[in-house]
Amino acid sequence: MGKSVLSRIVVVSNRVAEPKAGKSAGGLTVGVMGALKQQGGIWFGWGGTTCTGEAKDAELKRRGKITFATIELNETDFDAYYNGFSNGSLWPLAHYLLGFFSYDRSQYEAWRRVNTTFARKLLPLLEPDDLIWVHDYHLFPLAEELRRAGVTNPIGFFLHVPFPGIAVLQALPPWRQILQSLCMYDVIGFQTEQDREDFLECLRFAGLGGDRRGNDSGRIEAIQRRLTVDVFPIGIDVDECAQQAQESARLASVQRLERALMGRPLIMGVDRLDYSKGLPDRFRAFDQLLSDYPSSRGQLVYMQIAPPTRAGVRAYQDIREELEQLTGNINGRFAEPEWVPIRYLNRGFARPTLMGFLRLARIGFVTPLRDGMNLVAKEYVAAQDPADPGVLVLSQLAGAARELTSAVMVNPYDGRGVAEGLQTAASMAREERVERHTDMLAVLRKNDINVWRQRFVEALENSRQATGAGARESAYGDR
Ligand code: ADQ
Repeated sequence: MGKSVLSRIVVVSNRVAEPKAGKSAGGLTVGVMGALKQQGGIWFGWGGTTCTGEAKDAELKRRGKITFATIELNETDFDAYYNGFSNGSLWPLAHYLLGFFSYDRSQYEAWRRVNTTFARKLLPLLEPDDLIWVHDYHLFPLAEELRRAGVTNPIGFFLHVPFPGIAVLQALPPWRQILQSLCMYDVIGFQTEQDREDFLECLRFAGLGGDRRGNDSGRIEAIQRRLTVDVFPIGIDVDECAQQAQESARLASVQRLERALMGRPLIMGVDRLDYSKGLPDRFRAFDQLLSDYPSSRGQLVYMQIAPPTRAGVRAYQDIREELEQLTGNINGRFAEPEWVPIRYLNRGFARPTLMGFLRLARIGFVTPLRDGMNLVAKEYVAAQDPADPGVLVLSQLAGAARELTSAVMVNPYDGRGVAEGLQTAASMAREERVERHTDMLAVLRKNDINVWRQRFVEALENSRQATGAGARESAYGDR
């Protein structure tokens, strides 16, 4: 690379999650913390509190080489930005769920204002050599705002959710502005090849460019800018998951669950309580299994862990009620004095406990209607005992299905098909389970969380060389 000193990384995400001692974190936190620990830098974002009036400057907390920089957001704008445009418009659109989609121009305007605030509060913290790495759909226009303020550093964007096809994207009135904003990044990363293709197709449809440059398929040109558009499937820390899962066998909560199962096979789902995760369809598919395969009654136990999220959005309250009703209905119809088919837990668990539960499960039940990646699918595989692993039943509409091709693949909308998938998994011989698990574990190792961030940071660093971005004589070169 010709540089002796690694550039600082500036990570920007909607929410800053400073890892707590003794607790391990999810994929995003592990990935970005890895980059920050190695290269030093800042993690900038919303700190979790709102204010009236103007937001104050970022509050800085230094922890070794890492600075956590958090801001407050105006309470009215926050609701419209987060619950409104981000999670009421962009989230359903990205998951192809137009029935949940709504649009309100004033929410879009608040979303833009919050992005302006992010840029304004970040600006004084930037240095000319920094690499800026922005995460997720809440912050689509951040590069545009930063460029407007004179920032010439390399700015990358990683999208954790799917990118919708043009026919769906067009439902969003400001779809063209959003595409234009995205072209102000130097690197745009997607979870799957499909997402990248959809994005390029959208650019071409909008007449913004999107054609490949030269032999390097990742390099494109759009609105007279050169950018890298590539696929960076997010991974997990495989060894940490495996180790936690193994050690967690000793935890009292895991042992209690094992005793309560009394040797019955466990089917397990772990999701945020989100309509994109396909939980009602999943519950109905389990109902179908009990109806179609009487031998499963009194035998299989399905435990679903689903802590509520985004309580400020109506659709999230509705799904909670729907699942409570479905659980009552299924348990009421099938339960026996010594067996209850569904255990539905509306709460979160510490990660080690979760890994211990996943290891106990004979079937990992992951059937989102659409998902950028789905880390639970990967965690389930990593948590298994390689000598006697369980089986992953996976939605073909999750990004993870592109990599975990040895899972039992199902279409989450096809209840009968999902029930068949569960039955196949429940009766699978050990030899086949081991074979499938070995294949999937190899994929997880090849593309783990470190590979994900190293590839992204490298692409960002290369973009500096390719475009001359981040020249020292930038807008604030002599600060
Ligand atoms: P999410 O939609 O949140 O992420 P997912 O990928 O499954 O979905 O990640 C959830 C994380 O939270 C996992 O690490 C999981 O273990 C943890 N988790 C979930 N429920 C929990 C519980 N009850 N208790 C404790 N931990 C829990 C978004 C995209 C995904 C993409 C990720 C990362 O929607 O498609 O895979 O970002 O890019």
